[in-house]
Amino acid sequence: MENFSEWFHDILDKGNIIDSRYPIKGMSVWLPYGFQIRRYTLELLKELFDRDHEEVLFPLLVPEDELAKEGIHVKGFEEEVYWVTKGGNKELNKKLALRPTSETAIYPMFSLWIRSHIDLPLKYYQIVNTFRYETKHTRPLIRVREISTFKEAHTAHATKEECKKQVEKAVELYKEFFDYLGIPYILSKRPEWDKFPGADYTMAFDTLLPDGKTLQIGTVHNLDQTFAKTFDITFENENGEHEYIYQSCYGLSDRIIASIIGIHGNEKGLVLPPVVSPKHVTIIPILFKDTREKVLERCESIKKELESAGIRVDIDDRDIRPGKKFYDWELKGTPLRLEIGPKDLENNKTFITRRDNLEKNEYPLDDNLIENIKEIISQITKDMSSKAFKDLKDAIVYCENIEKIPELIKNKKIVVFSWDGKNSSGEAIEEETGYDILGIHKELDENSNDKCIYSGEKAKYLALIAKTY
Ligand code: A5A
Ligand code: MG
Repeated sequence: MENFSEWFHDILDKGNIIDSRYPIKGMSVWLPYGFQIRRYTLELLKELFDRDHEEVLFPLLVPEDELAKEGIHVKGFEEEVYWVTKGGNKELNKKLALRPTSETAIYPMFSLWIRSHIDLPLKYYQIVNTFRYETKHTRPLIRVREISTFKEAHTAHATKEECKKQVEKAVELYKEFFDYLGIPYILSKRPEWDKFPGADYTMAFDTLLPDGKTLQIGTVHNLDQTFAKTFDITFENENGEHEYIYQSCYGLSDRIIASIIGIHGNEKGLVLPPVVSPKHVTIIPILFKDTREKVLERCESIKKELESAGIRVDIDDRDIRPGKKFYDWELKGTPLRLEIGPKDLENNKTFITRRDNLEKNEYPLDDNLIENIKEIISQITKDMSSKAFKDLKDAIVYCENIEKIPELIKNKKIVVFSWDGKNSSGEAIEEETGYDILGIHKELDENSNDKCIYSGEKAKYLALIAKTY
């Protein structure tokens, strides 16, 4: 892929994913095919969340005084907030913010709801749109001003330990989600200067797009008691004493779809992970005048059979050449293509082509077809994931010399380096290299002899630096 950005915009259009010509910068329209991918992605995520979270829905508008309550938080977001100031022609007494995220909408209600230790833990999530007046260059799905698919979870706990555990559980939950999608990630603890405004610490997932830039695809924040103190969220413990709760929150955005498209796609178009592909199988009937009805009938019966096993199937019976159909479904990224013509019916066979590697093999049209297809689908999921993870792993390199970092990053690498953990060194490293520290990847052993790449003093961490979106 020569020019990723061009390819990406092109595929959003040709793939019927979104139309970014909507006349507000940073806001786009979901088109039917993109909307279906979005829908299956959400279904997958909900399935994971619904195991031990409950879904809720809060209003879009946040009153100014609530938004302003948490000082650090509001400072982090104030330049990005859209305001509603009028109702019709009347100035509102109190300005209303379009939520940039929902802490300040949700936590005043937590303060009303949470009374006793039996109300805890509480784990809510919502899937909503949020608005951020981003000043960096906007890009469809990647940096938008209306995040149209914001998935945010907010949890409340009685103890600090339990809250910390929840952060770990959320990290595991996101890993599972990314694994289903074959999206490779690298996890790090964001540096102090890049953590979520108001958080004690932030764990972040980054992936790597084909242009060599990393994309933050999800974050899990430990809020500790900061918001509980601001919004006066307390509970009565078992001894009848009042204590502040501990909180975590975590979020994902439209960047998930951007990653699915950007990481797996190729020159021929989309390559969709089966779990979110609108169809798993496209049947292409090879049609001739005399045998047309017979072939279509058989295609229908195969479709029904596969559908009864939960496989999503489409028959492309358009009156165009099969070659054109192959081209279209490759563009759309459907995992499998079945060709069925009169000869195949005679021989009871079909050619199955995998979209991910374009391998084509003959299979019998018999009772094993469902099992065979299921197996190929699960193999595709595995292969897509291992290919993507390999690409990411290959891009990660260790470097001991700060002067070599820019060259490595220009060659699409993510660089691991030893760091003393001091803010001053970290900021100097960013300054000197011109790139962003993603965060702490690993803590070094007490006995390690590693020296900080900047200060030359004993290093505490292995950290990551890269070109970021
Ligand atoms: N309430 C917490 C969870 C929160 O808002 N965290 S966050 O600010 O880090 O956002 C969650 C995720 O949304 C980020 O990790 C990032 O992947 C994504 N995101 C943030 N701003 C975005 C934007 N303008 N466009 C697309 N995705 C964005
Ligand atoms: Mg920075």
